[in-house]
Amino acid sequence: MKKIVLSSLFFISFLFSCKKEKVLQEVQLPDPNVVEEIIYANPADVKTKEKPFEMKGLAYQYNDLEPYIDARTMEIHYSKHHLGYANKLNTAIKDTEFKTNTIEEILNKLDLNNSFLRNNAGGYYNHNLFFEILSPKKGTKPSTTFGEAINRDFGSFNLMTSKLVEASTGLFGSGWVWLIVDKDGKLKITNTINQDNPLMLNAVEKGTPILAIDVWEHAYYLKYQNNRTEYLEGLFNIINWEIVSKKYDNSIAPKL
Ligand code: MN3
Repeated sequence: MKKIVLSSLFFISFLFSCKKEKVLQEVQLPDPNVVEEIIYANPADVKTKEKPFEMKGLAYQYNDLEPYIDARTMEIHYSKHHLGYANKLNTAIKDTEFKTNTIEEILNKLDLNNSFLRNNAGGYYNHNLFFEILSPKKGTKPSTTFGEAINRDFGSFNLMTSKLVEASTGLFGSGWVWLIVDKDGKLKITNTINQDNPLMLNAVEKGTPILAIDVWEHAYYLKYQNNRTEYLEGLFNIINWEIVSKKYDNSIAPKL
């Protein structure tokens, strides 16, 4: 009798385990033909709390620069970091002599001991230029005049990009890499720490920035972790050299 009870128990538990398995088998697998649509936020919805300095918007969506910069990094960078600099810059100049100045005028004369203004004015200007020169458009090339200047001052386009990589890996900590046009019209590569830039009074190399590369880890960490060189190599695919060419032309145009 005991034997029968025991074997019935085994039989019942066997039935349960089968049932369990059946339930597991019934879990539906995602249909590979249905592509899950991801809704990204819109950069045009990002606004500063106050004026005069506003968000300039982006000429592309957050996911347009993939795979070189992922959508999440772009969204955090633009709608959190950049917006933060813009809002704090407006706070920093409120009721001061700077309130009617352009951002370039502010950067040219600000007191470097005023770190709140220094960091946020720099952050605002630097990110505007960085986001402006990026684009999903493939295969853009420098204009003839800009291309000639690159060959004259660096030897070749590839030598220039390898110098940009060198300037990024040579920078300890967070900062920026720049392509600038100096007062004699010469192209130069330089780097700056934190949110400083070549328009500030402390710049080692002063000049008009025509290309800005953000080498803070927040610009690339999610995709590239600490690999700054790989990030720059990816970035070269999405730099719009037509926009940089226009900036070069404007910087050497005679001032009226
Ligand atoms: Mn940044």
